[in-house]
Formats: sequence, structure tokens, C-alpha cells
Amino acid sequence: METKVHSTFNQFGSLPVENVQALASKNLKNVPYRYIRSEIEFDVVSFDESLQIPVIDMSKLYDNADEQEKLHLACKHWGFFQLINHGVEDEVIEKMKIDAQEFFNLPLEEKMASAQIPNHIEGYGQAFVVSQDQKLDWGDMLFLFGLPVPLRNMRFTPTNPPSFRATFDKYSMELHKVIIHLMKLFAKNLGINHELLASFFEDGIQGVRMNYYPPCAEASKVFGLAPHSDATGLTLLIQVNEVEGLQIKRNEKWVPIKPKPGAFIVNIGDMLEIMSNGEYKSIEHRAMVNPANGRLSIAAFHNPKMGTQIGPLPDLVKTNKALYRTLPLEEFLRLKMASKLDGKHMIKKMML
Ligand SMILES: O=C(O)CCC(=O)C(=O)O
Repeated sequence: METKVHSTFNQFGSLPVENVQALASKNLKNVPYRYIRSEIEFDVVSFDESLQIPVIDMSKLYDNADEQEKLHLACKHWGFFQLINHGVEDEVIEKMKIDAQEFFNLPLEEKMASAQIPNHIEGYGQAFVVSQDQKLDWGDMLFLFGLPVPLRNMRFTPTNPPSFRATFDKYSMELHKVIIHLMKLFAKNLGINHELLASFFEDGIQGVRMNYYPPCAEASKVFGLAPHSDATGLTLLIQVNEVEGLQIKRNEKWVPIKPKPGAFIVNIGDMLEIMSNGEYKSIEHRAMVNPANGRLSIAAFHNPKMGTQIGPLPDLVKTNKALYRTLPLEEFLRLKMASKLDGKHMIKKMML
């Protein structure tokens, strides 16, 4: 059944473009011009190995003030952290990785059983292609709603591999528990009612994006995913294989992230930056591709429930000036979905 959430998200489904995995299998020496990003050559990548996002131990967060402070500082100064001992069993994560990998390994015709249809963001295809002359990313994706459960659209949820649906169900539920715990801790750290943030996310919208970036002969000239900040509340990301590619922007340099085995890479999205009145930061990041190996990542985006007002929380602007305007979630998403991935453009639109 088409719900209000579907119609909000779907009115800006992506324009159809060539499947990148199929294009990559042609082993072209030069990739088509639409993928080439001349700006990359001017970007500076940090080679400072000691510059890594903070690692937060979730098992210590309940009663250890130092770890709670470390979490607060990670959200304020990095907007990204790796979360270890988060309580999601390795088996749940490993199974999701295996099933996602198996899906992308299928022949194209079989993957197309889950293909996007016009004006839908769900399914196998691309996102954020809004014009015929826009540059393209070197990657394909499978986007599925995970929560609330009635949002799931079986038309797009793969049946191959056969365990995919059960694996996805478990993964989606387990991640939701982590999000709710984190929201309570964020609220405590921000000095607001401990249940307030969690109440927005309890029946919130979870969208999961599985990204496959094929190897590319001109890897240094293309983006797997162009620089952007996540428009959502909070993202939990895993990298499926050992191939690295995620980079975050810090002090005008791109810092490559080295995922810890079993950890979630957590990042603050635009909505949380706005709700925290800028106390927490939504950071620009991008995915680069590898010349020899395909890369797979799974990003689970968590948004508040429909009807939530996306704006600075009243308790945080009692004595401080509101730095952002307030919009209903639906309007915020409409603005986001209408444009291509473009740095922190949503934050810029929302700033007062
Ligand atoms: O592939 C990655 O590591 C980043 C994915 C990402 O930023 C996204 O899906 O929005």
C-alpha cells in the first residue's frame, strides 16, 4: 500500500541511468565522460594515519562518565565515530553482509527483479539523478525501507538469496535498538529530557541503502558517491568487504576512514545537527572507488517519525538563538529529494 511516507519519498525518484556494474564489466580503459569529476584533482587527501574518528565503546556508555563525554565530543567535533560493543551480534551483521554481497553478485537480469520503477526511490538502481546532464556516480544501489514494518515494499525486497528477507528483517530491527539507545544518550549529553529524542525516533523511518561500487580503470577520477552530508537523523554504516573508500571532510582535507572489524560507523545527519541547534555536526563525506576491487557498503539511515518538526529543540533555544529554521519532516524531505547530492546544501538552506 502506498503510504504518505512513500509518496513523500517517491515523488522525486531518480532518472534511470546505465547500470554501473554492467558498464564496469566491459573493462573500458576510459570511463564515459559523465562519470569524470575534474574537481577531484584539486582535493587534498590526508595521509596522517593518526587522524582517525573516535572509537566509542557502547558497553561503557551506561555508567562511565568519561565515555559519555567522549561520545558528546565525538558528536560535537567529528560528527562521526566508530561504535564497538554495540550489542548487535556478529552473526546478524555477517549474514547481512553475505546476503548483500550475494545479491550484487547475481546476474543483472536477476537483480532487475528488484529494479526501481519510475518515480520510486526504493529498489535497485540509482538515487539523486535529477537531470539528464548531471554528472554520475560510479555505483549502483539497492534502497529499501526497513521501518516501520508496514513501509516495507516486498516488490523491491530481493527473494534471491532466499534468506535475504529474514536477514534484512533482523538487521533492521537490531539497528533500531542501537539508535534508540544512542538517542537517549545524546539527550542526556545535550541536557534535555532523556526520552525526548528517542520519542521522535521510536516509530521513525529507517531506509537502508546498499551501495556497490565496481572497480574502475579511472578510479582516481570518479566518485563512488559524491560529497554529501546525510539529510537524515543518524546513520549506521558498515563496509562489507576489506576495500576501503569512505572519506570524511575535516579542515578542508579528505580523511580516509579505516573501519574497525565489527564496528558501526555512526554519523550525525542534517536533521540531528538542526535539532541540536548546531551542537552536533553533520559532516560531509564521500565514497571513492578502487581500481582493482569492487566495494560494498550498507548505510542505514534513521529519520524521525512523520509529522516531526525538524528544527532546534525548544529546550536548546531557551537562552540561545535558534540557528536554523523549522520545517515539518515531510517538507524537509521534499527539499532534499528534489536535488542532486551536493555537499551540505540542506544545512545551508535551513540556516537562519
Ligand atoms: O560507501 C560508503 O562508505 C558511504 C556510503 C554513504 O555515504 C551513503 O550511502 O550515503
